Amino acid sequence: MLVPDDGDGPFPFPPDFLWGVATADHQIEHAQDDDWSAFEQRVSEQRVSGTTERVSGTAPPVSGTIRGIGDVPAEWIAKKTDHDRLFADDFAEAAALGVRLYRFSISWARLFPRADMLEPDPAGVAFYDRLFDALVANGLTPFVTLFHFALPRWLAEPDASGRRGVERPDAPLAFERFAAAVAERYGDRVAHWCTINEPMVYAYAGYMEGIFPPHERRPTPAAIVPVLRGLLAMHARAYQALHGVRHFTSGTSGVRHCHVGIAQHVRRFLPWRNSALDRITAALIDAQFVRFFLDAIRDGEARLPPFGPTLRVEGLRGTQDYVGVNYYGRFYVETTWRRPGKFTLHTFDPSEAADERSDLGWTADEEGLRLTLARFHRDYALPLHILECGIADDAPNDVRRQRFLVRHAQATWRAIHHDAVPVKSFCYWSLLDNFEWAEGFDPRFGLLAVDYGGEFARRRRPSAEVYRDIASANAVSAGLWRRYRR
Ligand code: IFM
Repeated sequence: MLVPDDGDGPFPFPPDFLWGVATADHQIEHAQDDDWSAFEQRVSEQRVSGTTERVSGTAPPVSGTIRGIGDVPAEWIAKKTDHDRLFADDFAEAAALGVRLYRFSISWARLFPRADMLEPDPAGVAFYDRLFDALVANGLTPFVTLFHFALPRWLAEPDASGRRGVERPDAPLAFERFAAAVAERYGDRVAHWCTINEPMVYAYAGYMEGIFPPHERRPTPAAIVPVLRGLLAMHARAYQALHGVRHFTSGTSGVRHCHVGIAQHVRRFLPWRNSALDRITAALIDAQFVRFFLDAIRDGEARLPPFGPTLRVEGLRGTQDYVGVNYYGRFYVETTWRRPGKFTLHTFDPSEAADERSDLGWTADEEGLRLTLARFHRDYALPLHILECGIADDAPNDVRRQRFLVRHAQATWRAIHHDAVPVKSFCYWSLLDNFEWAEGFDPRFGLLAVDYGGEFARRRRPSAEVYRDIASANAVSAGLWRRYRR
């Protein structure tokens, strides 16, 4: 694709474009009775500290541990960022940044903490009632996710047949019940829904890499097909449930509508040294990791490449009204003829000294964002929402995040302006520092820094001001572009 010369800016966005921030329940709210809380409890009691060294950013945390968890106080594990107490302040801060969209998730375990419940738990409903009121009071439009990695504990446990979690035959029905309950309660305030956050990350991290519950290490992608089937069936049921609830009033002139999709985690997989095998393997990983779910939902069926069985799920076809993109830059794929079928993922190339790397070693790649948006527009012909895009940066000057924001916003503008991609929103991940799953509390993604040692107080990082400039002008200004362009 040609890279046009865009000039010096400014780069104005369409008037209805929405700037937002994203969070997820388990990463910021008080612990609920879910599989992650049970896992955190277990590893922190054992005082297991993930001590794996990163080798050029490639080593994942040890299976079944959380990096550094043995060193953090129990209060952090129980309260995460203490958002339960501070959400009104957090929303006021988001609004002060000029943000209008707030993507967050509703905890399934908080609303349905027991298997036998047909109606949501009143205390859970009361919590989210207050939270929705605070969103409205701050002029924030909600974008609601229903399943963001943490499962109610009862569902994570084995049923009579020994199946657990999303492989349980009752998982789709339980998810449908949850989706319907949320939509009935809040559907008059929500136009945009995300059923499942990053389903392939969930399947891969939980069932192959073994770093998320249930910490399995199945030997091949084909062995996770039942997990993928369960997730697709859950999505299809929730899609129908959300569309089935009759009182959506958002939109213009009283039109009743809602938009439902998933959030697809995207990396740009590049060959490490450009050998044919690296190239083929990178394309294969892309087909499995990036395309599989979106293709399956578009077509109602899909085959996990290269040789997986064809998966057909009833009621699945066409169950997305937009494509949700969680974009996290570039990975490199290295292979060798000596180990057929195996590959190594590198999060950065040490020979590219100028590349911007996060504290997790991930390489920023804004051009990859533009290419992703253009490609998804071609392949799925739907509106697009960037539901996550962010960088872990705890350096005091915070300058990487400032560059990151300006460059990714401008890349989004390019996709809209040059490639005619209907991108509707951009959510920065994340509004505030939070619990980064198996990586623990160290990675700091927030526009707001959280002072864990001091009552969880928030502090605006300098990049928050940059984001405010972009969001409130609905444009990347010439000044910001001059300062942060490559
Ligand atoms: O923190 C996660 C989030 O839960 C899902 N998307 C990627 C983020 C950063 O790793």
